[in-house]
Amino acid sequence: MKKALLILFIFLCYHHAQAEDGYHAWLRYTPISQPAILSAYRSQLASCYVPGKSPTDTAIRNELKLALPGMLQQSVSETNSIQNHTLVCARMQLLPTGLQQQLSSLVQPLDSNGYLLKTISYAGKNITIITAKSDIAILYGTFALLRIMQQQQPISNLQQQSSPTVKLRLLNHWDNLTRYVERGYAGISIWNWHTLPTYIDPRYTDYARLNASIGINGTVLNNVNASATILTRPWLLKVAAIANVLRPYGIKVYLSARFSAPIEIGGLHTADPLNDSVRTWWQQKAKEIYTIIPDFGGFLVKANSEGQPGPQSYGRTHADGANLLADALAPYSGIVMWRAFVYNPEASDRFKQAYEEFTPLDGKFHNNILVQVKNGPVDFQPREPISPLLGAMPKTPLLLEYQLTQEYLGQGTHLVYEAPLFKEVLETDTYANGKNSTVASIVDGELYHHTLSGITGVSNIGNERNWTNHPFGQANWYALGRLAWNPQLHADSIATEWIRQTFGCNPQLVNTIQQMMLQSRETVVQYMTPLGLHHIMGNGHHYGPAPWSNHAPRPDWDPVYYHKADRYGIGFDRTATGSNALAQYQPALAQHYSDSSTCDPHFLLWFHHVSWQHKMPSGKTLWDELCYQYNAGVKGIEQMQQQWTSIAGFIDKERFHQVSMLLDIQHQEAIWWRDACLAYFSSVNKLPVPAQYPMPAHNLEYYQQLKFPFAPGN
Ligand code: GCW
Repeated sequence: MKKALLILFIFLCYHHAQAEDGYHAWLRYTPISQPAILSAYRSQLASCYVPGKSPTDTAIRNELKLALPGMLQQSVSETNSIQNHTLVCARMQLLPTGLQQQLSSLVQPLDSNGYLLKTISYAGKNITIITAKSDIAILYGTFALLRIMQQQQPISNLQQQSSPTVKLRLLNHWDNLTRYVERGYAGISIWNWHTLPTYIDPRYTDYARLNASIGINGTVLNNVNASATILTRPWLLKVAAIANVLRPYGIKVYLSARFSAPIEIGGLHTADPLNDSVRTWWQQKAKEIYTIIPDFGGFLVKANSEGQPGPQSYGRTHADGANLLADALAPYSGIVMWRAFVYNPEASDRFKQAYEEFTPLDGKFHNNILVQVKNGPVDFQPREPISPLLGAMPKTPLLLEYQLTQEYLGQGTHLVYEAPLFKEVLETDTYANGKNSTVASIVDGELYHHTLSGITGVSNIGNERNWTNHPFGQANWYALGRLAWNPQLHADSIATEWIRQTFGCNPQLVNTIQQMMLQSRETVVQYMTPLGLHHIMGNGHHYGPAPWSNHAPRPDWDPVYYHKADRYGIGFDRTATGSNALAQYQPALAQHYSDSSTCDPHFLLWFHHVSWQHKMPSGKTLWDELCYQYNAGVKGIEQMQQQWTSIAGFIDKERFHQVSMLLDIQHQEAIWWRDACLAYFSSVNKLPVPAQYPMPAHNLEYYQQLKFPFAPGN
């Protein structure tokens, strides 16, 4: 009997140690496996001293209590003074004067969110210190130390100073009040509105921890296609309950505001931004919000876009609308993030419309407003050139919007690491103010000396146990935070640190997964939209290929609008002979794209309508190159499958199996994309798929009749 119990106990422990459901994401705090590192950590971090008394200090203590015993497999005592081998986490003011003097030149240059990590000897004691000017910054420093330790790197000689480059590091949830998540592929919303404000899901705290660990300091809780109900008192109380959980972690809540709320919940007959009762209504609403949530961040607004109400309905401009809300929030230091994602089918090339509507308003926005711009001119495609607005509004702080949720990147089932996409955008030189006017220098506020700056990601989080459904979706959330903290970080090093924390530190495992991640974005471009194709997915749900689609309610939702393929050629002419969208870029940038014979092939069909026989830099004709790219994309996934299989021995069974199955779906869908697109384009140009490639598995009609009435996120 005893023996049986013992076996059961061992089994349970073993099972517990092995079970990996992904819930802890990159904060797993598993035992340090390298003996030398473990013993060094154990002796260096014999105790902790966290003298602060704020809720954030409590969060720091809680995190250390969770992390250190997990990694060191021994308890770490809390002390109330600095001893030999203590980890000290304290604001400068709480340190002994002597220590303050020793550190002041290092701490002085830090921003209020910046931290110093340092090993130092003080009064004959060797200590590890995390210090800063604020408790939130200490929390960031604590997570930075834990990040190093989870990667099993030495901490015996630390000196790291780090301040965030970008002020607002945000997530945008597209979560409806019904908990349905627009473009969400990871379950329903984590915000359980029905049980709030009384029931506080422990998950809210874990959400806060994960975000704080990567420097995220704000979150917009509800969808930009907003319901005005969120601004009513009962809902504001629910929002306040979430804000209370997030506050100690340095995360402010923001809400998407529906422009017509004064009508819908205020009983007014108009939402005209120049109407006095409308102004008063918003002022009172702001006052009410700040009484309930004293540190409320502000509003995000989608106006006059895709059917949303806005100032233009009253003959007013986006600036009039934004200023109305900004003035109401200003007394409380709130901000407005006004989205530039606007387009309408009656106007010009969709590519050009945000620029056309917004550049005339530069300088007209009040100073607590940022204009929020998607990274590309159309809509989060696998590859887009940068939005021409980036660099075209010097007087307005621009907040860069990325999409973490993979609406156009294989949705919930494709492994696509987005950091290379984020970096491609950040590193693009706009030439807006001479050379080196990169997108990074615009969105971090440096180029035009703006105090407000921001980067946001449309969240890929839902109530799936592992938050993002695809285990690798977590990497995109992670990378967004890390790059918003420091846009100069590299996609490969971010991948490495994420892998080590998420999967472990075995070098073969780390290298293999890193290769998979780094190639994944290019691979998805190849099997979905190579050579600058864009917006050729299924209508509405945006799932799968539908380049033939030409019956959408608006022409600018139709793939044929974007690829313009016919018997002779393919691509959207955006040069001077076409829509001339290229003229919206600075000449030095436009020049990269303006000549079809020198245009970077990645962007060719974004800017040129070329013949199927067009000679590509590879020497192939455009048609041959297109066939090559689609096939290379499928091969890329096959390679990822092999790479994943090669590391089976290093990964827990749960996640290994989960990712294997997802890669199978991705492989099937890559083939589907390739075959459907090539079947369609070859029906248009009457050219055969070259013999060295497989023929599409089915005829075109087969792909055209596929229906997905319940595709998620729509
Ligand atoms: O990408 C498109 C999506 C819409 C979304 C819109 C936007 C929230 O298909 O679902 O609406 O963009 O960004 O406003």
